[in-house]
Amino acid sequence: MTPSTFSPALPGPSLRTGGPRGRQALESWVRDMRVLAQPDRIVWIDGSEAERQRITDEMVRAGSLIPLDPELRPGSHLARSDPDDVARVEDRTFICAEREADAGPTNNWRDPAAMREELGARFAGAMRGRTMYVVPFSMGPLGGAISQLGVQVTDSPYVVLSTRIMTRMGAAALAAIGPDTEWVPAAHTVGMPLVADDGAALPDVPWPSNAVKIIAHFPETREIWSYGSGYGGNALLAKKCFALRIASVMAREEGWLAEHMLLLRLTSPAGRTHHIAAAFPSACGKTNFAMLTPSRPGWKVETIGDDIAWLRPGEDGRLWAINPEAGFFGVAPGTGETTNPTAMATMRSNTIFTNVALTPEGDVWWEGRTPEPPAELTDWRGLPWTPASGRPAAHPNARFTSPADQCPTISSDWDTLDGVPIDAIVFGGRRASNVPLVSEAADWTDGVFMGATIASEQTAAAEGPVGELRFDPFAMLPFCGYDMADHWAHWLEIGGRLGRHAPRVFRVNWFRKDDEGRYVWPGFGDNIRVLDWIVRRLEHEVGAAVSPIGLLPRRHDLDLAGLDLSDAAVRTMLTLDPRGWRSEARRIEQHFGRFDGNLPAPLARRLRKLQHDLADYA
Ligand code: OXD
Ligand code: MN
Repeated sequence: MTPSTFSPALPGPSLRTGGPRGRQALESWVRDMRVLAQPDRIVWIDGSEAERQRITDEMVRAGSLIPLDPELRPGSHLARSDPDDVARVEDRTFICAEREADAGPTNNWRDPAAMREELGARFAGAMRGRTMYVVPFSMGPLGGAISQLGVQVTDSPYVVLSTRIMTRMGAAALAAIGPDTEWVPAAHTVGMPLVADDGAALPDVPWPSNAVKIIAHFPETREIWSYGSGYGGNALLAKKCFALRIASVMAREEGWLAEHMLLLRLTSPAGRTHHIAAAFPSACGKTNFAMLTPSRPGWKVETIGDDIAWLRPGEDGRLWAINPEAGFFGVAPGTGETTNPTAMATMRSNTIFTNVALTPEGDVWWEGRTPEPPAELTDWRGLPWTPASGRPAAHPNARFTSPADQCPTISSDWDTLDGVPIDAIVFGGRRASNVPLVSEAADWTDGVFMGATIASEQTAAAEGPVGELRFDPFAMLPFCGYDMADHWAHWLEIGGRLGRHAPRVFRVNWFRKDDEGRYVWPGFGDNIRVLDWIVRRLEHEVGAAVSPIGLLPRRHDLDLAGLDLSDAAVRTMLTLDPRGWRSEARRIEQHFGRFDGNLPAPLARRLRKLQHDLADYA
């Protein structure tokens, strides 16, 4: 049998778009999955507290969750993954569009029929000896204007408990699937059955997974299939697989946007309120930005989302955004009382920690949590650790999974049905050189150009060479479910629809370094100084210098009071280095060259203008 009830009967390429609809289709899919994966039992997840307790107890008994001290970290647990299953596997992530061109040059494409065959073989018997959980969930508040429903089947109780935090999961989501309601099917197995083909029992381990991993998306039929990993975006299929890769395809067809963006509400000392959506590549401080504690008096930041935004033109002509998630799956290392006290308070209780270190008192620790490490720890692999061990105590991609409503700065509007109207869009990356602290796009097309040309030094959030600079357009490189150049065209079209109501667009870089390799900008709470300039731009209260790469603040435009910044540092952050930018423009030309004839003409024109303006810029 093939691993889908929906597609094998498809008559040919591209004849069908849209996922399954209704309860009957759900029941027959679950039946088919049972026949294929052969679990011992099926549990329909209702999302109740009693269910959470039962699954947690089972995992603790199995050694898959370690309870933390009930006083220090109430209701919280530690999971340790297999050392080979610690991050998203981008090279094993596939977009199986009917036509290869529809996946575009930045995605791994696989022929859908061939992939179905491979998945069919891999999933066959993969859940033997295990429980198959059926997990209905809603992305966005139930009944919201662009909320979507999904159902994940999984043999990982860790995924069930994490999905309970990250989405609106359970009976209410199931009840929302009416006779004709579309829902996204997401099939997941860790790929480690407990019964061999010959019937012999196989041993279980605390973190089951498989050396072979496949994360496959079928955009036409809106299906997700994930095999072999239990970690993060590979396994919590509601997140990157659904809310970004599949949702970006839906959004393109239906005229909205699914983006890798945080959302926040900012109130200025004058009491004016603005909403900001900001795209940064993975592990570039989106959670810190979404929970920013302003270093300047009078400002208030309220958190709406830290990772994903769904945006749509509203009836008033403006762009409205929701956070489709219900929790935070944040990077732990680097998070501490000084850098992000709000995140620390959010994860005070009811949190699943993964791959962090354990203290002798039963609390958690990671690099950056406190200035000095404790004298003794158990590291993320379960081995004794001291500061002399010479290796990190927590994995660099260790995570906390906490409910959004535990965040002290959560906005009262974070889960409203319509979301919030966006005033400004911010693009950022981790750039040691070239990209200034902040600049504003001259217009929407220039803003799309900024988004399309984000480059960033790679982090531990994905497997691959950490530190290497790569283009990560719209911070969506690993997450766009269709051709990236079509994504840019879609943005240009949405801008055309928004017209004068379109948000203004900015680019920021907190990560600029000086010649000695030291960060120039203090970042964190001081990023409010950049937001201050952005807000005063929105309010037409401050000027800017025109440059080939956008509108730049002059030194006196920024509130730098009380910062210990040398003149050279300020110059580095605020001025354009023409030589550096001429080579940046050459890199952009190569980057755009990957998209052949599909590059939208306005972006090609924008690049030519950049090259022209830089040619005689002294
Ligand atoms: C994430 C990521 O987990 O981007 O948010 O990797
Ligand atoms: Mn992310």
